[in-house]
Amino acid sequence: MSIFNTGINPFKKANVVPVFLTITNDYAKYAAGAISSLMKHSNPKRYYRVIVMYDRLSIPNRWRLRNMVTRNCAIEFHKMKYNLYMQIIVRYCATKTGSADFFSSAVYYYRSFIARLFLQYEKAIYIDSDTILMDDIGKLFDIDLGDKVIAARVDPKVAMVPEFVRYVEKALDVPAKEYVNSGVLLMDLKKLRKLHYITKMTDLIKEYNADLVAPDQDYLNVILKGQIMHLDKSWNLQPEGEDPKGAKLLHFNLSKKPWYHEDVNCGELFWKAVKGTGFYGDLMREKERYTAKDEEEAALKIKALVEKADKLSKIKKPLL
Ligand SMILES: [Mn+2]
Repeated sequence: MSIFNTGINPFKKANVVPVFLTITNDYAKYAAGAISSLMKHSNPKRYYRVIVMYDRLSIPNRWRLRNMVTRNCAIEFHKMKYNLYMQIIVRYCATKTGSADFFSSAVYYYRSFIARLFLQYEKAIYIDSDTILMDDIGKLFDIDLGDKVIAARVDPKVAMVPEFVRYVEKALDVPAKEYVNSGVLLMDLKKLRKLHYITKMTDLIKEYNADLVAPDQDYLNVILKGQIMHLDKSWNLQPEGEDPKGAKLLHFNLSKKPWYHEDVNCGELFWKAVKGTGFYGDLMREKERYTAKDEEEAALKIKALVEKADKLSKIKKPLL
């Protein structure tokens, strides 16, 4: 237990809503928006525990995140260890670093370890760092999964791009209408443990060494095909191209990030969330420094991703 862990620790763990984020040093400032908005919309009668899984996180960043603790929201830090599974993933990521690859970093796979590492919880939430809460995340936690293993929203970005639809259906053999975004997950950890999820994923990595478009998300959809409950879009509303009315959680997914651009739908809500967190100044400077060249590079990456999806969708049999 690190001295950075702080906040309440209710005796009855069953009453706590555990929410996981996975970050690197660069992502700490964006995560501050997700965490502060989560705390602001929390139910004062409930307890929450934000668990930050990281590989490298500077002391000043840990200190600033730790200082966000409130009466009913604790913060905990968990450093990822290089166990056998992690070695397989890191090695796999190292071989997949083409220009088309946003997702080549091992940090994207940390969420797959939650069930295995946190045996004290039966159910948990995972959220991306590029999210903002607009309602109590406890309400998401309370959703009954029935016999499903996880709940997630069908990925709205897939339907927008024909290449992605073809990729998902042909290369992954998952119906596009069922393919979910892994940025917001409600997980039955008991079922994931029973399934040996992480072993299944690393077995697939070892067997096929496949070059995918959105690796961690693709594995999730392939391994849990037919076992995923579809969340209402309000729990993973992606403001670029969607009406934010009624949103309970906003996800600045793939698209324009409010910390780079001025004209981002709902961007002001991000800035409101990070105000007073200790990261506000850093974020303003980051926005100031963002150039047209950075913008060009980001657009090229998206283009390469679409091209990769197109190429992979032409294969004869599924990749995995
Ligand atoms: Mn995201």
